[in-house]
Parts: sequence; C-alpha cells; structure tokens
Amino acid sequence: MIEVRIADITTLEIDVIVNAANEGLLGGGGVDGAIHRAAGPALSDACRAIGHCPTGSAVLTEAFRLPAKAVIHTVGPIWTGGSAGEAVLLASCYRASFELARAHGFGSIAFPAISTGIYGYPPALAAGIAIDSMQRYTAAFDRIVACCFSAADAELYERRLEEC
Ligand code: AR6
Repeated sequence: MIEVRIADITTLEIDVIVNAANEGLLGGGGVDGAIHRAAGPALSDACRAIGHCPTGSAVLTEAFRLPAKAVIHTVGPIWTGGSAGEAVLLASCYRASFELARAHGFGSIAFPAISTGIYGYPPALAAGIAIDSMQRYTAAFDRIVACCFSAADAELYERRLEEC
C-alpha cells in the first residue's frame, strides 16, 4: 500500500523516515535541516560517527527526539541534465533505503521527494522513479508513505500511481 501524503516528514509516526542528506552527512537545508532540528543535536553526533555516505547509498541512525524509530540517510544525485547517471543513482537511493529498513525489521517507511529540492532533480521525473521503486517493495512493507511537501508534488505522485 503506497500512501501519498502532504506533510512535514518530521511529524510522522512511522518506523522509519528517510532523509535526503549529503555525502558528508553534515546536515544542511531542506528536509535534512528539518530532520536535524527536530531530532536534536544527538543526530549530528550519530552522523559524524558514520562520517560519509556515497551518492545512491544509505545509512541508518536512531531518530532521537523524532516520533519515528529510526532515520535512514540517503544521498540523492545532484541533477546535471540527466546524462550523468542521475536516474540510476536516484533509484539506488530508494532501493538502498528499503533494503536497509528491511534488514532492520521495520515494516513502515516514509520518503521525501529525494533530490527534487536543492539538488534540482525535475520533480515529475523523480516522482516516476520514486513510485516505481516503491511498487517493488509493497509486499515487503505494511506501509510506504510518499511524503510530499507541496500539493503539486502530491499530484505528480497520484498521477503516476494511477498510470500503474
Ligand atoms: N518534510 C517533507 N519534505 C520536505 C521537508 C519536510 N520537512 N522539507 C523539505 N521537503 P531537499 P535534496 C521537501 O532540498 O534536493 C540539503 O541541504 C522539498 O520540498 O531537502 O535531495 C542536504 O544536506 C523537496 O520536495 O533535498 C543536501 O545537501 C524534497 O523535500 C541537499 O539539501 C527534497 O528537497 C539535498 O538536496
């Protein structure tokens, strides 16, 4: 079951929320900044202890003050026009996050629209990859939330789901 929601991902009561991080795991703006603010400073310490995450991969930390049980930090590709392997890397973010959540026995997971903010990935293209990736894991999870920050993004996800 894929649920499209318009929400601040930091408020969700779910096993895992996914963060759109950077390779240095240093925190930043966008959803990353919101997650770090809501989780508290212990999250930065946990990220610093891990140190690095390559683009397309994912790492897991505790969620500290967040209602979620854990945070998966994945690093989306920076959009540079589409011919630098961005689509493969974005799909890899979703797959790596699902696999990590599954390896830890989590049954519910929420994703923001990875790479579509500061990293500039065109939202419609990213929505297609997100929904296709999520559909591969519907049998393995009780709940998958596509957490959008705007009605326009939610519309893209809903449209893609209807096409499937
Ligand atoms: N809840 C859900 N979605 C959100 C929230 C929120 N609280 N805040 C923003 N979004 P972005 P990226 C949406 O820029 O493009 C950071 O500095 C936002 O509207 O957060 O992967 C990192 O450290 C957009 O749809 O992530 C990296 O350096 C989506 O989340 C870099 O930005 C992703 O936008 C990563 O850039």
